[in-house]
Amino acid sequence: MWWEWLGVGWVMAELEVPAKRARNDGLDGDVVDEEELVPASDVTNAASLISHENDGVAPAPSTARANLSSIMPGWFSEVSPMWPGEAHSLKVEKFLFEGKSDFQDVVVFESATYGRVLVLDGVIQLTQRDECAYQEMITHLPLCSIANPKKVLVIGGGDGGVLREVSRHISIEQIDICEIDKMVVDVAKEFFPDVSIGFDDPRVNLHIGDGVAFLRDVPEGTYDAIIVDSSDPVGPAQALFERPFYQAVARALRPGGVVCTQAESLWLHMPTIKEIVTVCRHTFKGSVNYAWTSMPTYPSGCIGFMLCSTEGPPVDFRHPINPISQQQQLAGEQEKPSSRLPLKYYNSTVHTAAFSLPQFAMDNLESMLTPPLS
Ligand code: JFQ
Repeated sequence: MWWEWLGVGWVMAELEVPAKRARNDGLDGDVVDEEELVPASDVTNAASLISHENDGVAPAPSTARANLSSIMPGWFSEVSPMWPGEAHSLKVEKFLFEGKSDFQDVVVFESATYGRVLVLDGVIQLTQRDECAYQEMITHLPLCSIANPKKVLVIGGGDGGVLREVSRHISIEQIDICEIDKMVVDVAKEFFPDVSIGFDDPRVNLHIGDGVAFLRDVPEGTYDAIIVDSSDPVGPAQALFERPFYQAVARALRPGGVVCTQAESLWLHMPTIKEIVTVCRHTFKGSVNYAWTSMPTYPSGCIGFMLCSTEGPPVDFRHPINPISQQQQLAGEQEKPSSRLPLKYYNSTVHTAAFSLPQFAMDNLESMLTPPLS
């Protein structure tokens, strides 16, 4: 079933699609056989419509096909209460995987124009065409802002894309990652080899578990940088947007260490962003900054990042001191895995530009950011 707004309230619509039982044990048995793949346009929409009470809130959809648009058959539409009244759509060529982990629905489909798409609980996490923008920015904005990062922790990021980017930095000796959902890792390895290549780096240590619990056990001051590559603050990632989590991050960073978290859209989530900035101002006594990037397949076409540093050697995020060009050159010389793939989005000019905020965002955030923008 899925939920649709029909002008009078949310209605529950049931699809008749070939049933495929999802299991909880990773990939085994969950990959839909090639012969069973159904061209999305053949999937019948709205076999029946059942009126539902008008509560104005769409519950999270429960399967991939739940997001098939009944207005445009064969299109995936990203519907969520986090961006009410709009839904970005992609034309589906084929569903490649549908599974249900202990934490979320996991779906992969081949789109007509953005390559393969990874969807968790009905929300697009990455597409082959534009993942570079998000993964490169969330990684290099923090890592190019400090000299000689050595120990890095990634929370979330089970697709491996952030690891791929972290591994370009040759100064780094240890890359820990804590991802809650093993199915995301398995699916990425199966369907997104250019992204999951990040796991191939020998410096990477994968922990499957809860990021908050992982941080609790980390000795104080362990990391130079922590990157929080989470999904939206509903479902398994909710705790990653709350004060105790930020406090645990600050504790795990060395003095002058940096954190970069995905921080939603300036166009859609200003109240949430202000809350995050407020919490960060209390927690991080170095600097607190907001940057953003264009990202065609995320809601509103952009995504933001919180960049903060702990008390200690000052960090000027807006002026990178550890340029990636230098890293690439050295990585190339040393034949590290990262040298295989060139950067597609990030460069030093884009880095500095990412901290320029449109006027409405300045009006909302400027007084809370440190150092001040102007
Ligand atoms: C992919 N490595 C992480 N991050 C995905 N609404 C989020 C996906 C959902 C978006 C916000 C970013």
